[in-house]
Amino acid sequence: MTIESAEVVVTSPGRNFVTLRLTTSEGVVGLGDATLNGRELAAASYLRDHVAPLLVGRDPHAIEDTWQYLYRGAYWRRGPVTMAAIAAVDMALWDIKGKVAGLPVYQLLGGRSRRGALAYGHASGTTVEALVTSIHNHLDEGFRAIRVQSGVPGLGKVYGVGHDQARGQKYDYEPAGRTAAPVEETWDTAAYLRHVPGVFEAVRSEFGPELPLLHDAHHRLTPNQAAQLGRSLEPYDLFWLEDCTPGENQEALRRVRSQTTTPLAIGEVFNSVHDYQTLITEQLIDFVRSSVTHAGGITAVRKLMDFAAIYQVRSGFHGPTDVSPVGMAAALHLDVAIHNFGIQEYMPHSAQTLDVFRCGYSFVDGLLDPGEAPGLGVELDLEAAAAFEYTPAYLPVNRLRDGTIHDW
Ligand code: EZ4
Ligand code: CO
Repeated sequence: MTIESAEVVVTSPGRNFVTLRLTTSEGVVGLGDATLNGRELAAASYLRDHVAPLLVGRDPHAIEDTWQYLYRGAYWRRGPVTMAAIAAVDMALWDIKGKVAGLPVYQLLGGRSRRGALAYGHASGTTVEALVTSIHNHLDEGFRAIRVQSGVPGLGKVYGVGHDQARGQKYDYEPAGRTAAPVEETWDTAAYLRHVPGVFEAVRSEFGPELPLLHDAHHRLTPNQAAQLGRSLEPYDLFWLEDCTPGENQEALRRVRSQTTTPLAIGEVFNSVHDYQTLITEQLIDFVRSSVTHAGGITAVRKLMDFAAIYQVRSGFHGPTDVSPVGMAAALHLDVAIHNFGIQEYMPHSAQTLDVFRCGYSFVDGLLDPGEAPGLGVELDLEAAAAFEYTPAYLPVNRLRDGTIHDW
């Protein structure tokens, strides 16, 4: 059996997705996700122009060899575009291997370690009252763990708060707005640090001590500010504080870690095990936030999690709507197979997206499950995909009150 064709499908059912579709000489189709939010066509070109020609004629079963061939063969290592492209190839090959074996991918990864993957949903509100309603709605939908984001008095739109909730829209399915240039938001760290502890105080008094609560600081704090936030949130027993400092500087978390026992998660913008080396060996974090899509695929993330396991660091894979259903399925197969699973982020895709990607995974009683279909369990409806043309989109940028660009 050889790989006969490698097509790149760019579709935009409400938001953009980049999918690699491999077909073997025996007609087996494998899918991989290479969606890089706001920079989608770079990953599509990397695959179409530089990778697809190399795949045709190769043995689809040689997953490790193909991974190393693309990673070492590029010479220019790592980076989000390269690693998303390699991830797509890797997922598609695992999908094919599962279909040929007649087994879901999690079985090929060692089989099931748990009944399902505990998922957390994104509750938010511009006010505490709206936030409490949003948490109640998520609990009604079956979520058993909740990420809490709220508006900050004096600031307008801030990261993670669905701005159309009042009109019944739960999520911004595409925080990357379809505008000619990024939308600009205003940020004030001092106002944020003053406001957040009170939000958690209100949430704990409404929902009690047991509900797992998470929070995302989206890379906006200095190590000292992050230490201050971690300490001020200790009474509310967070499941984790995510991305408190910028991702580039692993050493920043030494300061945070030494000052607070609030559990720490980082890594959605990382793309390789090397980005975690200090964080894991020095036990500076509790959770790995990579997505399978942005960190080199199932093969690479499996190795990352085995390395993390030695240091009692667990998974909390990134699962926003900008990871396609194919990328989400890949995460779920790892979630149920690895021993050091922690939690899975889950932002349900829009109905339009689910018409294009037919998913075998399910969400029942707070748990996600990849399903029993051979391979990854997701199908791409090419006809439905063709109806949605790529539309340029940009993630917002953030400025301090004086106009200085800050981390979004
Ligand atoms: O902002 O995926 O934890 N989740 C996140 C996401 C990211 C988006 C960026 O494309 O921080 O919502
Ligand atoms: Co995040």
